[in-house]
Formats: sequence, structure tokens, C-alpha cells
Amino acid sequence: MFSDSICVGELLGEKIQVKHADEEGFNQTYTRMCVEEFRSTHELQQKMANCGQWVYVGESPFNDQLGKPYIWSQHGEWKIALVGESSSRYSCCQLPLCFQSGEPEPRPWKRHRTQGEASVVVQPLDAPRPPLRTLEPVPDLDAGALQQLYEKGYVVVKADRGMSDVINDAVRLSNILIYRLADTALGAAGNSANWDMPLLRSEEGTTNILVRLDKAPALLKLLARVAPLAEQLFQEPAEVPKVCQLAIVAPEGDTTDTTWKDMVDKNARYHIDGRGKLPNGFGLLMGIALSEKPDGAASWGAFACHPGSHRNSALQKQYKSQLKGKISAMDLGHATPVVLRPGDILIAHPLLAHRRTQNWSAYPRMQVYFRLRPRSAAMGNGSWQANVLEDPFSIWPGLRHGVASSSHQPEAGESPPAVVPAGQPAGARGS
Ligand SMILES: O=C(O)CCC(=O)C(=O)O
Repeated sequence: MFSDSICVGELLGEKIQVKHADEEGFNQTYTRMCVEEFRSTHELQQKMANCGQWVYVGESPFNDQLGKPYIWSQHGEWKIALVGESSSRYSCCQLPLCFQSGEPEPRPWKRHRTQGEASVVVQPLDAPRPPLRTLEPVPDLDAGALQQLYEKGYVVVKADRGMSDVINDAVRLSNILIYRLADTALGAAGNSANWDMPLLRSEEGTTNILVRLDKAPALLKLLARVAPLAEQLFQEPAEVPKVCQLAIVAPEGDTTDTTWKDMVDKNARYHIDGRGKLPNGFGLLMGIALSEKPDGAASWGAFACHPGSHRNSALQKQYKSQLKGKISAMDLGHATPVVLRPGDILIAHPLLAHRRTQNWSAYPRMQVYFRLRPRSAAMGNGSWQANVLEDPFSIWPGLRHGVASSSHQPEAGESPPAVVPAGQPAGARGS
């Protein structure tokens, strides 16, 4: 048990440290990890419901029998648990998550397995975090500004370069708050068919919203503009889907996090649309960017893909098993983020393995996705996509035609890929 104090390192940094626990297994360094990544790499007994963005994971197992210790938060309450155990060992309502210097106050931790409390101290692992950078103040009002204030009663002080950093932090915080509020509202509304909105469904908060096209003329207009590209590939008009997907990637992290600019993308799990069902029922993924890549952002929530994976038949054959966790996922290396400017159109094969990157910027990434299929497919029995796993270009006669009339025509053997299911086309999301 923890005797009197546990010194946890700087909670908002990459690493924290636990010291002075009676059980030696807890006394080690813990590294910050996204909850999603933690879940996908450890066999957890705990559901970790309503948890925050982060978990801190110990470097070594607790002992020979028990797994790694980890520190996580649920509804703002911090807990210490062990991989393999179904309930946490300790909890603490308050941690001084953000402090500039000096020793934080000891906090009582509740013991779950034995009665009593343990006193906990949170402090930086290495050097204490320096106080907030001293910002240069804006210059004094000059004589002209003072004169205007005198005459007109108002004046505008133009933003200088020193403002951009602080504004960026403030914009990011505002966006995190807005999108958390929106997620909460969407969760409370459930299926929002009764709202006075074109929104059909949002199973994942603002992350993926299905928007009814018949009630969203702006998006229908957008589709009308881009649909000829699908027609070129299908060599027939595309069916107008019932919905499209509005995919928003709000800024990652916490409102108290000051280290976000240093963060890099840690998502790693690619998917092929269709939730394991291949072929997956649509013939073309079209994504149109609504937002700009923020200046200097290394990871802004971009669509990222594994080029050529649409022709990887080995991947497609094993995909369902790896999705169910029966076998380990095929290593496809690093995904390529696709940089789009507002209005740019991404066209992707339905079998392309892809994912979204984390958004370590101040602004939400917004993209509209249409999942399209040939109009005749709606009438038929799925035969239009019957050969797509053997011949990924069988669904795109227009590509064959176009390539043939230039120099090189892809052969079926050149393209071992796969595709999607019949049935629900647009909106058939994968993972
Ligand atoms: O948001 C994105 O760019 C990707 C979304 C995605 O992977 C999907 O909907 O299947």
C-alpha cells in the first residue's frame, strides 16, 4: 500500500513519476499515452468509461504476476490501476494538474482494497515547469491613438506578432470547449431526426455526423459539382446518396495543456471502410476539404492513407480477422497525410486503407465525405462490385478506358485488391 506519499511527476508533461509507495511495483516512471492507443495495445479488464484523453502508463509490470500500473482519470477523478485487474487500486478527486512552481499540496488518495487514505504529492519529474513565458506587453498607446480616443471615443490596437501565439492558444481552447459541448448535446439528443436540422445520425459526437442531403442544399450543390468525377470513373452517373458524412476532427488534448504544439500524431490504426465487410458496398470515396491546414501544424487531423493498399489482396483477405483481433494487423508502415485546401477533392478507392491523424492544432479539421456507387448498382444485386477483390478496377471502367487511351492499361493481375459490401452505400463507414 502507499505509505504516506506518492510523488507524481508533472502531469501535463510526457512523463510522471510515482515515489514512496509501499508496493515497489508502483514506484516507477509513467509515460503519457492516448487512451485509444493504450486500449489498443493492452489487454484491459477495466472499461475505462468516461475517461479523459490521457493515461499514464508505467514502464514495467507491477510484479511477476500483475501487469503494468497506469494512472487515468474518470469524470475528473484520478485513479491508479493495474493492467489485468478489473478495478482501480486508488483514486483521488483532485490533482494539481497545472502549477507553475513550488511544491504542490499533498492530496488524500482513497484506497480501494484496504481502508484509509494515502497522502499524495504531485510534482515535476525533472526540473519544475517554468512559469508562463513572460510575454512582451503590447506597446503603449501612441499620441495618435490617444488623440483618436479623445476625439472619437474608441481606438483599435492592431495585433502584432506577439499576439499570434496567445491567440492560437485561446482559439484552440475555445474550439475544444465548443466541440465538447457539441458532443455532449449530440449524446443527449440521441438520434436527432427530430431536430430542425439536416442531421441524421451522429454515433461518435462531432467526429462523424451523417447529414441528410435532401435537407442540406449546400451539400447537395457540392455533390452536384463533384459527381461528374465519379461518373467519369463509373462510366455512368453516380447514385445520389441519402446522406453524406461531415467529419470533424476537433483539437486534441486538454484545455490545460500547454505542450500541444510539440505533439505529433500517435494514431496508428488504419482501416478499410466497411467494418470488415468486403466488398464494402460503395464504389468511390470522395472527400472535400472545408478547412485549411493551420500554419506550422505537423498534425492537423488530415486524412492519411497507405498508398497502393487498394491493391493489397493479402491485406484484404486477412482484414476481417485482424479487425476482430484474431491476428495481428498487417504492418503497412507510415500513413501518408493528404494535404488539402478548402475545396480540394480527394478521390479514393473504396479498398484504400486509411485513417485520420490527430489534430494538434488550434482549429477543427472539417471534411465532407461522399461514398458513391454507380446509379445502376441501386437496381442490381451487387454484381457491379462482385469482382472488385480480384480486380479493384472492375468498378472503375472509366479508369481502364482513360489509362488505355493514354499509354498503360492496368491488368487485373496488377491489382490484387478488394472492396466493399453490397447494400448500404453512402455512409458505410469503416474501422
Ligand atoms: O476524417 C477523416 O478524414 C477520415 C474519416 C474516416 O477514416 C472514415 O470515415 O472512414
